[in-house]
Amino acid sequence: MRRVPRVLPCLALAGVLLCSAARAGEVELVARRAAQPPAIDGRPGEAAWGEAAWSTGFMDLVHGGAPWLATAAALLWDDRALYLAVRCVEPDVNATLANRDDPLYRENDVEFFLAGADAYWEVEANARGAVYDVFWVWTDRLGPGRRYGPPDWDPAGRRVLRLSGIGDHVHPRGERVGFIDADLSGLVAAAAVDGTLNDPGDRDRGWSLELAIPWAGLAPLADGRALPPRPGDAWAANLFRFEFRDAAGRPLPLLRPAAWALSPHGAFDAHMPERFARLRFAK
Ligand SMILES: [Ca+2]
Ligand SMILES: [Ca+2]
Ligand SMILES: [Ca+2]
Repeated sequence: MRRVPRVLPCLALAGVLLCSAARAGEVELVARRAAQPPAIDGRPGEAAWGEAAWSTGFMDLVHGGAPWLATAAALLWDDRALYLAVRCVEPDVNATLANRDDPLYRENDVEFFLAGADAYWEVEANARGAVYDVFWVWTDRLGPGRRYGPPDWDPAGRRVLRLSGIGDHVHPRGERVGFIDADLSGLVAAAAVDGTLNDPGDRDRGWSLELAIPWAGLAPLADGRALPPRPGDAWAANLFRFEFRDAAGRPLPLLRPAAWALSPHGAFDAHMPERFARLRFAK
């Protein structure tokens, strides 16, 4: 992934770095086409990853400031799937949740969001390679006769969440319904720990993640766009890392961990597709 050189306007004031949040599409991520699909084993060491455009430009989700732990991410694609790799420097690798759709957002995790006009996928993963994936539909496009309706998207009898915002941020578009029991068809995830998992008595180097998301599972977001995409196509996407320890290793609140994003939102809320980066598919 590559950041466009247009830098966010930043202002150093009283030792605090203040940045205005990115406007939609201001941050560009580039997914290059993979000649060979990577093996999804949590270790992004394949030649394809070596040729990917890695991004290290994570910023505080709210104010754009610099994280205290390094994160690098890259995207690849081929005719079958979209691939994501993330490397996290982490002195104390933690992950206890292990089952599909466990609430991974309560622990250190990486989150990938990919949006269409009226819905988006949220995919979270942790250092055990567990996945939480939710398909979110804006309520103004949900229901009989609308873009997303029964039988595929009927909240009745489904495991759903309803969300109007996170924390003190209320989204102007209003409510979304999140289908937790929707699973991205064919998604494969794996993580690898460089150190010891859930053992704070040592100092770890970090963990890494690989995901493969087959295009078929993204059809509900395509809105007429080609799947697989054509070179030059662009989608709205963002990547986040949530960290529940501060720079000194002290616990951070469950509702306010550190949050780092490739495209900052100006609010403590990852669910703002209008602030996502522009994910461009390259040859
Ligand atoms: Ca691999
Ligand atoms: Ca799910
Ligand atoms: Ca450890």
